[in-house]
Amino acid sequence: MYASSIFTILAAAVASVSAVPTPTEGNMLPSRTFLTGVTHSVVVGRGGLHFDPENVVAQIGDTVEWHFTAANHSLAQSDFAHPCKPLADGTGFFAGFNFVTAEGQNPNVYQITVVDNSPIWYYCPQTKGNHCQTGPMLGVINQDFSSDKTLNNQKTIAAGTGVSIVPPTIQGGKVGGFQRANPNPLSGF
Ligand SMILES: [Cu+2]
Repeated sequence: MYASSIFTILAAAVASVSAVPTPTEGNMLPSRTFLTGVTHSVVVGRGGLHFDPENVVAQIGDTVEWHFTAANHSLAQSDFAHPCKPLADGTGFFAGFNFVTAEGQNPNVYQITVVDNSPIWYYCPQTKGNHCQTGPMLGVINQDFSSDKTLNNQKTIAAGTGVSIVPPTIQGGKVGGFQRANPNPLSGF
C-alpha cells in the first residue's frame, strides 16, 4: 500500500516534469523583421593595414561605425569583383581622407545604416603604401557565407589590382562629430 502510494506520487511527478515545455526543441519564436538599432564598431588600422573586424554581420536598420586609428585611412564602397575600385560615380559611399590622426583615434567616426541584406564591400583607398592591396585593407558587411564571394577570395583578387582608385566625391554615410568610447578593448587605444 505504502509502496504503491510512493509509485503514484513519483508517476505524477514524472508526468508533471515531462509536461514542462523544453526550450531545446528549437527556436519557436515567430520570424520577425524589425529595426534593431544595433551599432557595430570597426576599428580602422588596428594592428596595421586592416579593418577590425573585417567581416560584420548586421541586420537591416543597424549602424556600422568606423573608428580611425593613427595614419591616414579612409573607406570606400566597392563590389566583390573590383575590390580596390569605387562603385560607379554617384553610388556607394566614400568617407574622404578626413580622419587622419597622429595618435589614439580620430575624434570623429564614420557611420552608415544598413538598408538591405545585400553584401556591402569596401576598401581603404589610401594609395600611399597601397593599403587595399598590401593589407589587404578590405572589409565586408553581410557576406553571403553560402557563396564563393568570400572576403578571402576577394583578397586574392585585390592582390592583382595595382593602384587603388580614390573616389572623386565624398558621399554616403555620415560623420559623427564626437568620439565614442573605445569600441574594442583589445585595440590598444
Ligand atoms: Cu588605409
